[in-house]
Amino acid sequence: MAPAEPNARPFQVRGQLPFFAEERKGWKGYVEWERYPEKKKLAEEILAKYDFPVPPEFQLAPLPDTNPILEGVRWKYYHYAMGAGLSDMPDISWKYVLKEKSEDMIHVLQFPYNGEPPRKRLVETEITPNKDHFVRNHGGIPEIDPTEYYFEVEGFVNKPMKIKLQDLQDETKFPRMSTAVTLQCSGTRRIEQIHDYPGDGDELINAPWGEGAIGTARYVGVSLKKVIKYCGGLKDEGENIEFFGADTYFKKGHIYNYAVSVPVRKMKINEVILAWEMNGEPLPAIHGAPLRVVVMGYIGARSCKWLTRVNVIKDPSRAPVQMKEYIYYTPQIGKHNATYSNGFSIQTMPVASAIMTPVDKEVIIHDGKIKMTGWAYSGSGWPERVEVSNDGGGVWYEVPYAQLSRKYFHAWRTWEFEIPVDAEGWLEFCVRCWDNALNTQPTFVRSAWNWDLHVTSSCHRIKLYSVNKSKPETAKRLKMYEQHGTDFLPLTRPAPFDLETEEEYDAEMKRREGRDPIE
Ligand SMILES: Nc1nc2c(c(=O)[nH]1)N[C@H]1C(S)=C(S)[C@@H](COP(=O)(O)O)O[C@H]1N2
Ligand SMILES: [Mo]
Repeated sequence: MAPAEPNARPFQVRGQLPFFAEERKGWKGYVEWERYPEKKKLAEEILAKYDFPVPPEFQLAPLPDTNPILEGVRWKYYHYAMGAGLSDMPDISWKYVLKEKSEDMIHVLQFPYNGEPPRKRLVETEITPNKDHFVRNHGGIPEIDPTEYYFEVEGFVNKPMKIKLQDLQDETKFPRMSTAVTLQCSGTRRIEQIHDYPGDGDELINAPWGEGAIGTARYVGVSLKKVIKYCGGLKDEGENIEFFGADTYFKKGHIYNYAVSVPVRKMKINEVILAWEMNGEPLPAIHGAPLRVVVMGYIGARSCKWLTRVNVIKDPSRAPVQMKEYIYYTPQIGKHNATYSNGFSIQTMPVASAIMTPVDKEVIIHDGKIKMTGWAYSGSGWPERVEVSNDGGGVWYEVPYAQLSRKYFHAWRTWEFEIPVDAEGWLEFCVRCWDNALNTQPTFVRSAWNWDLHVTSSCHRIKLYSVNKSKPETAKRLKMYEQHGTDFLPLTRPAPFDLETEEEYDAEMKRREGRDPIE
C-alpha cells in the first residue's frame, strides 16, 4: 500500500507513554473517558505535549491517486500518544477492514476507517451485502466479546439498569423487530461540493466521499422504546436520549468517547432500534458489534456503534459530534462567521438520489437510449418518483414505477432506466427524486453548498459523451474505425485516417455553394 501522506513526520514519543487501562474485561480498545474527568485531563495534558501533523490539503489540491486515498496520520498519532490500550487501534482496525470488507472497496480514509464500495455494485441489489456497506468511523474498532457485553441505561429513567446482550436477545423479555433501513452519511457526495467550492477542513478528515456513503441492510434487534419501558419508563425531564460508543474521539486537544443524541419523540415512534444482526449475520465488528443503535431516517452519525451507554437527558447532547459537527449552514456562512448555533443540526435526511452507472465522463455508444442505474432516498418518507434529465434539468423523464425496487418506510429504492437520448456529443444528465410528501431536490450543487460540506442533496449530475449509432453519419464513422481496426476510445485519441476523401469534400462543398458566398 502506497503511503497517502508520504511527508508525515514519524511519530516520536514525548516523555513516558501513558497507560490508560481498558474499562471492561473482554472489551479490547474501550477506554472510558466520559466518567473520569481526571483521566480526561491527564490525557489532554499528554496531547498538549505534541505538535501533531496537520491534516493533508485535498480540497485546494488534487486527491492522491492512491487507495487508501488518505491515510489519517494525525489520527494514528493521537492513538499512538495514548499508549497501550489505544496505540494498536490503527493496526487492529485495518485488520478488520481486510477481514470484513470487499477487496475493491474505495478506502477514502485509512484511519479512522472510511470506505465506500465501487459505484456499479452498490445498486445491483436493494439490500447491500455487509461487505459492501460503507463504513464511517471516528476512531478505532473495539473488539468486544459478546459474552462479556452489556450496556447501561441511565439518566432520566425510573430504573437505571445494565442490560446484557443475552437479556436483550431473550424474547420473553423483549419482543424483536426486523426492519430494512438505509443509513446515509451526511458526507455522501461531498466531492461535488469540494469541486464547486472548498469548505471547512476538520481534524478528523471530512472524507471526500462519492455517491457510495449510503447502504441498506435488514437489521434485527429491539426497539429502544421497549428498553426504556423495561427500565421503568422516562422521568418527566427526559427529552433527549444520548448514546455513547466504546471508541475514542479527539477534538481540539480534548478526548472523548463517541457520543450523539436523538429526541425522545424518535424513540416513542419505534424508529430507534438496538440491533445485533445485519442481513442475517451477527453485526460485523466494523459496523458496531455486538450492539449498535440504528436510527431510521436520520443522518448516519446518530446510529451509534459499539454502544456502551444510553443516557436520558434534557437537552440535546453537548458531545462535539452532536453540538459542534454535522451542522448545515447557509451559503453565506463560513469561516468568517460560522458558530455552532447558526446552522441546522442535521437529523432527518432530505430527499437525495444518485446516478451510479454510467459514470461521469464516460463515452456511451448507443441506439437512442442509454441505460442508467442509481439510488433514491428520503429520510422523512420514501421515494415515490424518480426522474432523469438528459439536458441538465430542462426536460425530465419519469423512471417507470416498476423499475424502482420495492418501497419501505425507511429504506432507499434502487432504480434502472433506459433514457431516450437523441442528441450527441457532451450531454449533462441529472437525476432527482420526489418523495411521498412531494419534496424534491435543489437543482445545482451551488444552491445547497454549505461550509461544512454536508448533505449534498442537489440533483446528481454526470456528463456523458453520447454517440448515437442510430444516426447514419455516426454509424458510418464507427464503421470506419472498425475497418481500420482502430478503437473509437479513448475519445481524445486522434483518428489515424482522413475524415472524408477529397472527392467527398468536393461534392459536399459544391452542395454548400463553396466556403464563401459568390456575391
Ligand atoms: N461509536 C461510533 N458510532 C458511529 C460512528 C463512529 O465513528 N463511532 N460513526 C457514525 C457515522 S458518522 C455514520 S455515517 C455511521 C456509519 O455506519 P456504518 O459505518 O455502519 O456504515 O455510524 C455512526 N456511528
Ligand atoms: Mo456520517
